[in-house]
Amino acid sequence: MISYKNPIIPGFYPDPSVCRVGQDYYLVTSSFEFFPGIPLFHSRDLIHWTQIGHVLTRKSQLNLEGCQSSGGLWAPTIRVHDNRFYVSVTNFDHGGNFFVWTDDIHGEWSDPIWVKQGGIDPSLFWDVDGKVYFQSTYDMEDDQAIGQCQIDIETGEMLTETELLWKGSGGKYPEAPHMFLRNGWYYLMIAEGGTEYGHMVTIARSKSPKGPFEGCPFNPILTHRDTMLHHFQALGHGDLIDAPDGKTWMVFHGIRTTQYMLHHIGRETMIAPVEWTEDGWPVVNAGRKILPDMTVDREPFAEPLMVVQSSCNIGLYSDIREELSLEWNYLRNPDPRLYVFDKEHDRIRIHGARCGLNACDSPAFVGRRQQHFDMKSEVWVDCDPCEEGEMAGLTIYHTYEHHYDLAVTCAAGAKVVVLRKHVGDMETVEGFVTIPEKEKVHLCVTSDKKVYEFWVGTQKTDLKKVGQGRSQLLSTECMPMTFTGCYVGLFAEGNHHAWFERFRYMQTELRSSENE
Ligand code: 6LW
Repeated sequence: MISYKNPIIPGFYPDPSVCRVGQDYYLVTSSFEFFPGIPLFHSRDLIHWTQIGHVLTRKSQLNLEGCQSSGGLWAPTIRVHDNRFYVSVTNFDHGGNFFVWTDDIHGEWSDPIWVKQGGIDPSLFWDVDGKVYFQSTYDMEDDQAIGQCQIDIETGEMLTETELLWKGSGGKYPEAPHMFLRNGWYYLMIAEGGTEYGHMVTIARSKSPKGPFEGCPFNPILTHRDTMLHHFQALGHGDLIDAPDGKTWMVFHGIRTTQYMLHHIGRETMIAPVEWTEDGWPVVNAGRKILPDMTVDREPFAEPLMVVQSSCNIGLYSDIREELSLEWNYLRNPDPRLYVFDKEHDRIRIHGARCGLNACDSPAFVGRRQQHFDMKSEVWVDCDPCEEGEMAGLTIYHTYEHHYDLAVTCAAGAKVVVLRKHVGDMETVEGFVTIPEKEKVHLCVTSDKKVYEFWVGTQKTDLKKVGQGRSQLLSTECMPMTFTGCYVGLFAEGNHHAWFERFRYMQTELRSSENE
Protein backbone atom coordinates (compact mmCIF):
# COMPACT_ATOMS: atom_id res chain seq x y z
CA MET A 1 0.00 0.00 0.00
CA ILE A 2 1.09 3.53 -0.70
CA SER A 3 -0.46 6.35 1.31
CA TYR A 4 0.04 9.99 0.55
CA LYS A 5 -1.65 13.37 0.59
CA ASN A 6 -2.87 15.51 -2.27
CA PRO A 7 -1.87 18.08 -3.30
CA ILE A 8 1.66 16.71 -3.55
CA ILE A 9 2.92 20.23 -4.30
CA PRO A 10 0.60 22.69 -2.55
CA GLY A 11 0.14 26.30 -3.56
CA PHE A 12 0.33 27.91 -6.97
CA TYR A 13 2.02 25.12 -8.98
CA PRO A 14 -0.26 24.52 -11.99
CA ASP A 15 0.02 22.70 -15.31
CA PRO A 16 2.39 19.99 -14.03
CA SER A 17 4.46 17.95 -16.44
CA VAL A 18 6.78 15.12 -15.46
CA CYS A 19 9.51 12.89 -16.89
CA ARG A 20 11.71 10.12 -15.48
CA VAL A 21 15.32 9.01 -15.80
CA GLY A 22 15.88 5.72 -13.98
CA GLN A 23 14.70 6.29 -10.42
CA ASP A 24 14.62 10.06 -10.73
CA TYR A 25 11.54 12.04 -11.62
CA TYR A 26 11.57 15.68 -12.70
CA LEU A 27 8.52 17.91 -12.69
CA VAL A 28 7.85 21.44 -13.93
CA THR A 29 4.94 23.83 -13.53
CA SER A 30 3.80 27.17 -14.97
CA SER A 31 5.10 30.44 -13.54
CA PHE A 32 3.41 33.25 -15.56
CA GLU A 33 4.73 36.75 -14.63
CA PHE A 34 7.10 35.51 -11.94
CA PHE A 35 10.88 35.29 -12.30
CA PRO A 36 12.86 33.07 -12.54
CA GLY A 37 10.53 31.00 -14.67
CA ILE A 38 9.34 27.38 -14.46
CA PRO A 39 10.13 25.82 -11.09
CA LEU A 40 11.87 22.45 -11.50
CA PHE A 41 11.36 19.70 -8.94
CA HIS A 42 12.98 16.34 -8.30
CA SER A 43 11.55 13.25 -6.62
CA ARG A 44 12.40 9.60 -6.15
CA ASP A 45 8.87 8.48 -5.35
CA LEU A 46 6.52 10.88 -7.20
CA ILE A 47 5.06 11.98 -3.87
CA HIS A 48 7.79 14.01 -2.15
CA TRP A 49 9.23 16.77 -4.30
CA THR A 50 12.18 19.04 -3.75
CA GLN A 51 12.75 22.07 -5.90
CA ILE A 52 16.17 21.85 -7.55
CA GLY A 53 16.06 24.94 -9.71
CA HIS A 54 14.25 26.94 -12.34
CA VAL A 55 14.37 26.27 -16.05
CA LEU A 56 14.47 29.91 -17.18
CA THR A 57 16.83 32.02 -15.13
CA ARG A 58 18.08 34.62 -17.63
CA LYS A 59 16.32 37.51 -19.27
CA SER A 60 17.56 36.22 -22.65
CA GLN A 61 15.34 33.20 -22.03
CA LEU A 62 12.47 34.99 -20.39
CA ASN A 63 11.24 38.41 -21.38
CA LEU A 64 8.39 39.38 -19.08
CA GLU A 65 8.42 43.12 -19.78
CA GLY A 66 4.98 44.63 -19.37
CA CYS A 67 3.16 41.32 -19.27
CA GLN A 68 -0.23 41.35 -17.61
CA SER A 69 -0.98 39.31 -14.50
CA SER A 70 -1.06 35.68 -15.67
CA GLY A 71 0.70 36.58 -18.90
CA GLY A 72 4.25 35.34 -19.40
CA LEU A 73 4.91 31.61 -19.16
CA TRP A 74 2.13 29.12 -19.72
CA ALA A 75 2.09 25.36 -19.39
CA PRO A 76 5.54 23.80 -19.78
CA THR A 77 6.12 20.20 -20.85
CA ILE A 78 9.26 18.37 -19.72
CA ARG A 79 10.63 15.44 -21.71
CA VAL A 80 13.93 13.57 -21.83
CA HIS A 81 15.38 12.06 -24.97
CA ASP A 82 18.88 10.59 -25.40
CA ASN A 83 19.86 11.91 -21.97
CA ARG A 84 18.94 15.44 -22.96
CA PHE A 85 16.15 17.25 -21.15
CA TYR A 86 13.75 19.47 -23.05
CA VAL A 87 11.13 21.89 -21.77
CA SER A 88 8.65 23.37 -24.23
CA VAL A 89 6.50 26.30 -23.14
CA THR A 90 4.62 29.39 -24.33
CA ASN A 91 5.69 32.95 -23.58
CA PHE A 92 2.25 34.41 -23.98
CA ASP A 93 3.49 37.99 -24.35
CA HIS A 94 6.81 37.73 -26.11
CA GLY A 95 7.39 35.32 -28.93
CA GLY A 96 4.98 32.44 -28.41
CA ASN A 97 6.14 28.84 -28.40
CA PHE A 98 9.70 27.69 -27.80
CA PHE A 99 11.73 25.01 -26.13
CA VAL A 100 14.99 24.94 -24.21
CA TRP A 101 17.27 22.01 -23.43
CA THR A 102 20.02 20.97 -21.04
CA ASP A 103 22.27 17.94 -20.61
CA ASP A 104 22.68 18.73 -16.92
CA ILE A 105 19.42 18.91 -15.04
CA HIS A 106 21.19 20.82 -12.27
CA GLY A 107 22.78 23.28 -14.69
CA GLU A 108 21.77 26.07 -17.00
CA TRP A 109 19.32 25.60 -19.86
CA SER A 110 19.83 26.75 -23.44
CA ASP A 111 18.48 29.95 -24.89
CA PRO A 112 15.03 29.58 -26.47
CA ILE A 113 14.62 27.68 -29.71
CA TRP A 114 11.49 29.17 -31.21
CA VAL A 115 8.86 27.16 -33.04
CA LYS A 116 6.59 29.14 -35.31
CA GLN A 117 3.53 27.05 -34.60
CA GLY A 118 0.80 29.19 -33.00
CA GLY A 119 -1.40 28.25 -30.06
CA ILE A 120 -0.41 27.46 -26.46
CA ASP A 121 0.62 24.46 -24.34
CA PRO A 122 3.36 23.07 -26.60
CA SER A 123 4.47 19.49 -26.13
CA LEU A 124 7.19 17.34 -27.70
CA PHE A 125 7.01 13.73 -28.82
CA TRP A 126 9.78 11.56 -30.27
CA ASP A 127 8.54 8.76 -32.50
CA VAL A 128 10.43 5.48 -32.82
CA ASP A 129 11.60 6.49 -36.30
CA GLY A 130 13.35 9.56 -34.86
CA LYS A 131 10.79 12.10 -36.04
CA VAL A 132 9.94 14.79 -33.51
CA TYR A 133 6.38 16.08 -33.31
CA PHE A 134 5.27 19.32 -31.71
CA GLN A 135 1.70 19.59 -30.47
CA SER A 136 -0.14 22.64 -29.19
CA THR A 137 -3.59 24.17 -29.30
CA TYR A 138 -4.72 24.96 -32.81
CA ASP A 139 -6.97 27.89 -33.54
CA MET A 140 -9.72 27.18 -36.02
CA GLU A 141 -12.40 29.56 -37.11
CA ASP A 142 -14.44 30.19 -33.97
CA ASP A 143 -13.14 27.00 -32.42
CA GLN A 144 -10.08 25.43 -30.88
CA ALA A 145 -8.52 22.03 -31.36
CA ILE A 146 -5.17 20.30 -31.01
CA GLY A 147 -2.70 20.67 -33.87
CA GLN A 148 0.69 19.21 -34.62
CA CYS A 149 3.67 19.69 -36.87
CA GLN A 150 6.95 17.88 -37.27
CA ILE A 151 10.01 19.89 -36.25
CA ASP A 152 13.76 19.85 -36.55
CA ILE A 153 14.77 19.45 -32.91
CA GLU A 154 18.11 21.19 -33.52
CA THR A 155 16.67 24.38 -34.96
CA GLY A 156 12.97 24.37 -34.08
CA GLU A 157 12.15 24.71 -37.78
CA MET A 158 8.72 23.42 -38.72
CA LEU A 159 9.21 20.61 -41.23
CA THR A 160 5.50 20.30 -41.95
CA GLU A 161 2.48 22.55 -41.77
CA THR A 162 0.39 22.35 -38.61
CA GLU A 163 -2.28 19.71 -39.01
CA LEU A 164 -5.43 19.20 -37.02
CA LEU A 165 -5.04 16.22 -34.67
CA TRP A 166 -8.16 16.07 -32.54
CA LYS A 167 -11.01 18.35 -31.54
CA GLY A 168 -11.45 16.66 -28.17
CA SER A 169 -14.56 15.02 -26.79
CA GLY A 170 -16.76 18.09 -27.06
CA GLY A 171 -15.64 20.25 -24.14
CA LYS A 172 -14.57 23.85 -24.63
CA TYR A 173 -10.88 24.80 -24.89
CA PRO A 174 -9.16 21.55 -25.87
CA GLU A 175 -5.59 22.21 -24.67
CA ALA A 176 -2.61 20.72 -22.80
CA PRO A 177 -1.83 17.97 -25.35
CA HIS A 178 0.65 15.22 -24.52
CA MET A 179 1.43 12.29 -26.80
CA PHE A 180 2.56 8.85 -25.60
CA LEU A 181 3.36 5.61 -27.43
CA ARG A 182 2.21 2.48 -25.65
CA ASN A 183 1.72 -1.06 -27.01
CA GLY A 184 1.58 0.18 -30.58
CA TRP A 185 -0.98 2.92 -29.87
CA TYR A 186 -0.29 6.64 -30.05
CA TYR A 187 -2.24 8.24 -27.23
CA LEU A 188 -3.13 11.90 -27.25
CA MET A 189 -4.14 13.11 -23.81
CA ILE A 190 -5.53 16.64 -23.46
CA ALA A 191 -7.48 18.91 -21.12
CA GLU A 192 -10.93 20.27 -21.93
CA GLY A 193 -13.68 22.29 -20.33
CA GLY A 194 -11.57 25.35 -19.47
CA THR A 195 -9.32 25.49 -16.45
CA GLU A 196 -12.21 26.41 -14.15
CA TYR A 197 -14.88 24.20 -12.61
CA GLY A 198 -15.62 22.26 -15.82
CA HIS A 199 -12.02 21.15 -16.24
CA MET A 200 -11.23 17.59 -17.30
CA VAL A 201 -8.71 15.24 -18.85
CA THR A 202 -9.68 13.31 -21.97
CA ILE A 203 -7.75 10.94 -24.20
CA ALA A 204 -7.79 9.54 -27.73
CA ARG A 205 -5.60 7.08 -29.60
CA SER A 206 -4.48 6.20 -33.08
CA LYS A 207 -2.18 3.78 -34.85
CA SER A 208 -0.31 6.76 -36.27
CA PRO A 209 1.03 9.91 -34.56
CA LYS A 210 -0.83 11.86 -37.22
CA GLY A 211 -4.21 10.30 -36.48
CA PRO A 212 -7.04 9.84 -37.07
CA PHE A 213 -7.64 9.83 -33.31
CA GLU A 214 -10.46 7.89 -31.74
CA GLY A 215 -11.70 9.16 -28.37
CA CYS A 216 -11.78 6.91 -25.30
CA PRO A 217 -15.32 5.51 -24.90
CA PHE A 218 -15.47 6.70 -21.30
CA ASN A 219 -14.06 10.23 -21.59
CA PRO A 220 -13.44 12.28 -19.51
CA ILE A 221 -10.97 10.02 -17.75
CA LEU A 222 -10.56 12.57 -14.96
CA THR A 223 -12.87 15.36 -13.80
CA HIS A 224 -14.61 16.66 -10.69
CA ARG A 225 -16.97 18.88 -12.63
CA ASP A 226 -19.98 17.04 -11.19
CA THR A 227 -18.50 16.70 -7.72
CA MET A 228 -19.63 18.52 -4.58
CA LEU A 229 -17.70 21.69 -3.86
CA HIS A 230 -16.10 20.43 -0.64
CA HIS A 231 -13.94 18.12 -2.75
CA PHE A 232 -11.09 19.22 -4.96
CA GLN A 233 -12.33 21.10 -8.00
CA ALA A 234 -11.12 21.96 -11.50
CA LEU A 235 -9.01 18.83 -11.93
CA GLY A 236 -7.28 18.71 -15.27
CA HIS A 237 -4.14 19.39 -17.26
CA GLY A 238 -2.60 15.97 -16.71
CA ASP A 239 0.61 14.26 -17.71
CA LEU A 240 1.34 10.52 -17.53
CA ILE A 241 4.44 8.80 -16.23
CA ASP A 242 5.39 5.14 -15.86
CA ALA A 243 7.31 4.14 -12.74
CA PRO A 244 10.19 1.66 -13.06
CA ASP A 245 7.75 -1.11 -12.00
CA GLY A 246 5.66 -0.35 -15.09
CA LYS A 247 2.82 1.22 -13.12
CA THR A 248 1.37 4.41 -14.54
CA TRP A 249 0.61 7.61 -12.62
CA MET A 250 -1.03 10.86 -13.66
CA VAL A 251 0.02 14.26 -12.35
CA PHE A 252 -2.54 17.01 -12.81
CA HIS A 253 -3.69 20.14 -11.07
CA GLY A 254 -6.77 21.04 -9.08
CA ILE A 255 -8.00 23.62 -6.62
CA ARG A 256 -9.17 23.73 -3.06
CA THR A 257 -12.05 26.12 -2.54
CA THR A 258 -12.39 28.24 0.56
CA GLN A 259 -16.09 28.90 0.29
CA TYR A 260 -18.59 28.61 -2.52
CA MET A 261 -16.71 28.80 -5.84
CA LEU A 262 -13.72 30.75 -4.49
CA HIS A 263 -10.06 29.84 -4.39
CA HIS A 264 -7.03 32.03 -3.84
CA ILE A 265 -3.86 29.96 -3.41
CA GLY A 266 -3.78 28.76 -6.98
CA ARG A 267 -4.04 25.52 -8.88
CA GLU A 268 -2.00 22.86 -7.09
CA THR A 269 -0.18 19.75 -8.28
CA MET A 270 -1.80 16.41 -7.45
CA ILE A 271 -1.25 12.78 -8.39
CA ALA A 272 -3.32 9.63 -8.84
CA PRO A 273 -2.68 6.06 -10.00
CA VAL A 274 -3.67 4.95 -13.48
CA GLU A 275 -4.54 1.40 -14.53
CA TRP A 276 -5.09 0.26 -18.11
CA THR A 277 -8.14 -1.67 -19.24
CA GLU A 278 -7.66 -4.86 -21.24
CA ASP A 279 -8.67 -2.83 -24.23
CA GLY A 280 -5.87 -0.35 -23.58
CA TRP A 281 -7.64 2.67 -22.10
CA PRO A 282 -6.43 4.42 -18.95
CA VAL A 283 -8.57 4.49 -15.79
CA VAL A 284 -7.60 7.12 -13.25
CA ASN A 285 -7.82 6.17 -9.55
CA ALA A 286 -10.19 3.31 -10.42
CA GLY A 287 -12.77 5.91 -11.42
CA ARG A 288 -13.02 7.19 -7.85
CA LYS A 289 -12.74 10.78 -6.61
CA ILE A 290 -9.36 12.30 -5.97
CA LEU A 291 -9.01 12.85 -2.24
CA PRO A 292 -6.63 14.67 0.11
CA ASP A 293 -5.80 11.30 1.70
CA MET A 294 -4.98 8.73 -0.94
CA THR A 295 -4.32 5.04 -0.39
CA VAL A 296 -3.16 3.17 -3.45
CA ASP A 297 -2.96 -0.59 -3.62
CA ARG A 298 0.53 -0.75 -5.07
CA GLU A 299 3.91 -1.92 -3.90
CA PRO A 300 5.59 0.81 -1.87
CA PHE A 301 8.26 2.65 -3.79
CA ALA A 302 11.59 0.88 -3.59
CA GLU A 303 13.47 4.07 -2.84
CA PRO A 304 13.33 5.52 0.66
CA LEU A 305 11.11 8.56 0.80
CA MET A 306 12.88 11.87 0.58
CA VAL A 307 12.65 14.02 3.66
CA VAL A 308 11.20 17.31 2.61
CA GLN A 309 12.69 20.28 4.34
CA SER A 310 10.59 23.35 4.30
CA SER A 311 12.97 26.21 3.87
CA CYS A 312 11.47 29.00 5.84
CA ASN A 313 14.01 31.72 6.15
CA ILE A 314 15.34 33.92 3.43
CA GLY A 315 17.88 31.17 3.00
CA LEU A 316 20.51 32.91 0.96
CA TYR A 317 22.84 30.47 -0.57
CA SER A 318 26.45 30.92 -1.43
CA ASP A 319 26.19 31.65 -5.05
CA ILE A 320 28.17 34.46 -6.57
CA ARG A 321 25.03 35.63 -8.28
CA GLU A 322 23.65 36.20 -4.79
CA GLU A 323 20.17 34.90 -5.14
CA LEU A 324 17.35 33.96 -2.89
CA SER A 325 16.70 30.31 -2.20
CA LEU A 326 14.62 28.50 -4.75
CA GLU A 327 11.10 29.10 -3.52
CA TRP A 328 11.51 32.87 -3.98
CA ASN A 329 10.44 34.84 -7.02
CA TYR A 330 10.58 38.34 -8.35
CA LEU A 331 7.93 39.98 -10.51
CA ARG A 332 8.63 40.19 -14.25
CA ASN A 333 12.24 41.10 -15.07
CA PRO A 334 13.74 42.45 -11.84
CA ASP A 335 16.36 45.18 -11.53
CA PRO A 336 19.10 43.35 -9.59
CA ARG A 337 20.47 46.62 -8.22
CA LEU A 338 17.46 46.94 -5.94
CA TYR A 339 18.37 43.86 -3.92
CA VAL A 340 21.41 43.52 -1.65
CA PHE A 341 22.00 40.20 0.06
CA ASP A 342 23.72 39.97 3.42
CA LYS A 343 24.38 36.29 3.75
CA GLU A 344 26.12 36.56 7.06
CA HIS A 345 23.03 37.91 8.76
CA ASP A 346 20.47 36.13 6.60
CA ARG A 347 18.90 39.35 5.54
CA ILE A 348 18.08 41.25 2.40
CA ARG A 349 18.00 44.96 1.64
CA ILE A 350 15.34 46.08 -0.79
CA HIS A 351 15.33 49.50 -2.37
CA GLY A 352 12.10 50.93 -3.81
CA ALA A 353 11.74 50.65 -7.59
CA ARG A 354 10.40 53.19 -10.06
CA CYS A 355 6.96 51.71 -9.41
CA GLY A 356 5.03 50.18 -6.54
CA LEU A 357 2.98 47.04 -6.08
CA ASN A 358 0.01 48.60 -7.89
CA ALA A 359 1.94 48.72 -11.16
CA CYS A 360 1.83 46.11 -13.90
CA ASP A 361 5.62 46.29 -13.92
CA SER A 362 8.54 45.08 -11.84
CA PRO A 363 8.14 46.57 -8.36
CA ALA A 364 10.72 45.96 -5.63
CA PHE A 365 9.30 42.63 -4.49
CA VAL A 366 10.44 39.15 -3.56
CA GLY A 367 7.89 36.57 -2.61
CA ARG A 368 7.18 32.92 -2.03
CA ARG A 369 3.94 31.12 -2.63
CA GLN A 370 1.35 30.79 0.11
CA GLN A 371 1.08 27.02 0.20
CA HIS A 372 -1.31 26.53 3.10
CA PHE A 373 -4.58 28.11 4.13
CA ASP A 374 -3.46 28.13 7.75
CA MET A 375 -0.12 29.84 7.90
CA LYS A 376 1.91 32.41 9.73
CA SER A 377 4.54 34.56 8.14
CA GLU A 378 6.71 37.14 9.83
CA VAL A 379 9.71 39.35 9.29
CA TRP A 380 11.70 42.07 11.04
CA VAL A 381 11.94 45.29 9.07
CA ASP A 382 14.55 47.94 9.63
CA CYS A 383 13.73 51.17 7.82
CA ASP A 384 12.95 54.80 8.48
CA PRO A 385 10.77 56.14 5.71
CA CYS A 386 10.66 59.91 5.95
CA GLU A 387 8.38 60.90 3.09
CA GLU A 388 4.82 59.92 2.42
CA GLY A 389 4.75 57.23 -0.25
CA GLU A 390 7.85 55.54 1.13
CA MET A 391 6.91 52.22 2.57
CA ALA A 392 8.26 48.73 3.11
CA GLY A 393 6.78 45.57 4.50
CA LEU A 394 5.04 42.28 4.06
CA THR A 395 2.45 41.70 1.34
CA ILE A 396 -0.10 39.05 0.51
CA TYR A 397 0.15 39.50 -3.22
CA HIS A 398 -1.96 37.86 -5.88
CA THR A 399 -1.86 40.42 -8.69
CA TYR A 400 -1.01 44.11 -8.96
CA GLU A 401 -4.71 44.76 -8.52
CA HIS A 402 -5.23 42.40 -5.62
CA HIS A 403 -2.89 42.59 -2.63
CA TYR A 404 -2.93 43.34 1.11
CA ASP A 405 0.16 45.14 2.35
CA LEU A 406 1.31 45.48 5.94
CA ALA A 407 3.85 48.26 5.76
CA VAL A 408 6.07 50.62 7.68
CA THR A 409 5.52 54.09 6.28
CA CYS A 410 5.50 57.75 7.16
CA ALA A 411 2.30 59.65 7.92
CA ALA A 412 2.15 63.24 9.20
CA GLY A 413 5.86 63.06 9.93
CA ALA A 414 5.58 59.96 12.13
CA LYS A 415 6.76 56.40 11.55
CA VAL A 416 3.66 54.24 11.42
CA VAL A 417 2.56 50.77 10.37
CA VAL A 418 -0.50 50.57 8.14
CA LEU A 419 -2.55 47.95 6.41
CA ARG A 420 -3.14 48.92 2.78
CA LYS A 421 -5.72 46.84 0.95
CA HIS A 422 -5.81 47.17 -2.81
CA VAL A 423 -8.64 45.33 -4.58
CA GLY A 424 -9.50 46.13 -8.17
CA ASP A 425 -9.86 49.90 -8.36
CA MET A 426 -10.39 50.33 -4.60
CA GLU A 427 -7.76 51.06 -2.00
CA THR A 428 -8.04 51.53 1.75
CA VAL A 429 -5.37 52.33 4.32
CA GLU A 430 -5.98 51.59 7.98
CA GLY A 431 -4.17 50.93 11.24
CA PHE A 432 -1.68 53.78 11.66
CA VAL A 433 0.16 52.23 14.60
CA THR A 434 2.93 54.62 15.66
CA ILE A 435 6.43 53.16 15.96
CA PRO A 436 9.42 54.87 17.59
CA GLU A 437 12.06 56.05 15.07
CA LYS A 438 15.02 53.73 14.58
CA GLU A 439 13.08 50.86 16.12
CA LYS A 440 13.04 47.57 14.18
CA VAL A 441 9.50 46.51 13.39
CA HIS A 442 8.13 42.99 13.65
CA LEU A 443 5.48 42.41 10.98
CA CYS A 444 3.35 39.28 11.04
CA VAL A 445 0.45 37.88 9.05
CA THR A 446 -1.64 34.89 10.04
CA SER A 447 -4.33 33.27 7.95
CA ASP A 448 -6.98 30.65 7.77
CA LYS A 449 -9.14 29.85 4.77
CA LYS A 450 -11.18 33.00 4.95
CA VAL A 451 -9.26 35.73 6.76
CA TYR A 452 -5.79 37.23 6.91
CA GLU A 453 -4.89 39.01 10.13
CA PHE A 454 -2.07 41.52 10.22
CA TRP A 455 0.05 42.22 13.30
CA VAL A 456 2.84 44.56 14.36
CA GLY A 457 5.24 44.70 17.31
CA THR A 458 8.69 45.95 18.23
CA GLN A 459 11.50 44.63 20.43
CA LYS A 460 9.76 46.31 23.33
CA THR A 461 6.10 45.66 22.56
CA ASP A 462 3.90 42.65 22.00
CA LEU A 463 2.21 42.03 18.69
CA LYS A 464 -0.81 44.25 18.15
CA LYS A 465 -3.43 43.70 15.46
CA VAL A 466 -3.36 46.28 12.66
CA GLY A 467 -6.31 44.96 10.69
CA GLN A 468 -7.59 42.08 8.65
CA GLY A 469 -8.66 41.22 5.12
CA ARG A 470 -10.78 38.53 3.51
CA SER A 471 -9.26 35.88 1.27
CA GLN A 472 -12.45 36.25 -0.80
CA LEU A 473 -11.19 39.48 -2.38
CA LEU A 474 -7.85 37.94 -3.31
CA SER A 475 -9.57 35.02 -5.02
CA THR A 476 -9.07 34.09 -8.65
CA GLU A 477 -12.81 34.29 -9.21
CA CYS A 478 -12.72 38.05 -8.43
CA MET A 479 -10.19 38.70 -11.18
CA PRO A 480 -10.08 38.82 -14.95
CA MET A 481 -8.42 35.71 -16.44
CA THR A 482 -6.00 34.83 -13.67
CA PHE A 483 -4.15 31.53 -13.34
CA THR A 484 -1.88 32.24 -10.39
CA GLY A 485 -2.17 32.16 -6.58
CA CYS A 486 -1.26 34.25 -3.55
CA TYR A 487 2.33 34.97 -2.57
CA VAL A 488 3.75 36.13 0.73
CA GLY A 489 6.19 38.83 -0.26
CA LEU A 490 8.58 41.49 0.95
CA PHE A 491 8.47 44.85 -0.79
CA ALA A 492 9.60 48.45 -0.74
CA GLU A 493 8.10 51.48 -2.43
CA GLY A 494 9.52 54.98 -2.86
CA ASN A 495 13.08 56.24 -2.88
CA HIS A 496 14.37 54.53 0.26
CA HIS A 497 15.43 51.08 1.35
CA ALA A 498 14.56 48.59 4.06
CA TRP A 499 16.43 45.68 5.59
CA PHE A 500 14.38 42.52 6.07
CA GLU A 501 15.62 39.83 8.42
CA ARG A 502 14.49 36.64 10.14
CA PHE A 503 11.72 35.97 7.61
CA ARG A 504 9.64 32.94 8.47
CA TYR A 505 6.80 31.18 6.68
CA MET A 506 5.11 28.30 8.42
CA GLN A 507 2.03 26.22 8.18
CA THR A 508 0.11 26.65 11.40
CA GLU A 509 -2.11 23.61 11.29
CA LEU A 510 -1.77 20.15 9.94
CA ARG A 511 -3.65 19.71 6.73
CA SER A 512 -6.69 18.41 8.53
CA SER A 513 -9.47 20.81 7.73
CA GLU A 514 -8.16 21.86 4.37
CA ASN A 515 -10.96 20.67 2.24
CA GLU A 516 -13.94 20.97 4.49
C1 6LW B 1 -2.82 26.69 -19.72
C2 6LW B 1 -3.92 25.79 -20.08
C3 6LW B 1 -4.58 25.76 -18.80
O1 6LW B 1 -2.08 27.15 -20.77
O2 6LW B 1 -4.57 27.01 -18.30
O3 6LW B 1 -5.53 24.48 -17.17
C4 6LW B 1 -3.61 27.73 -19.02
N1 6LW B 1 -4.95 24.67 -18.27
O4 6LW B 1 -3.54 24.53 -20.48
C5 6LW B 1 -2.78 28.53 -18.09
O5 6LW B 1 -2.29 27.71 -17.06
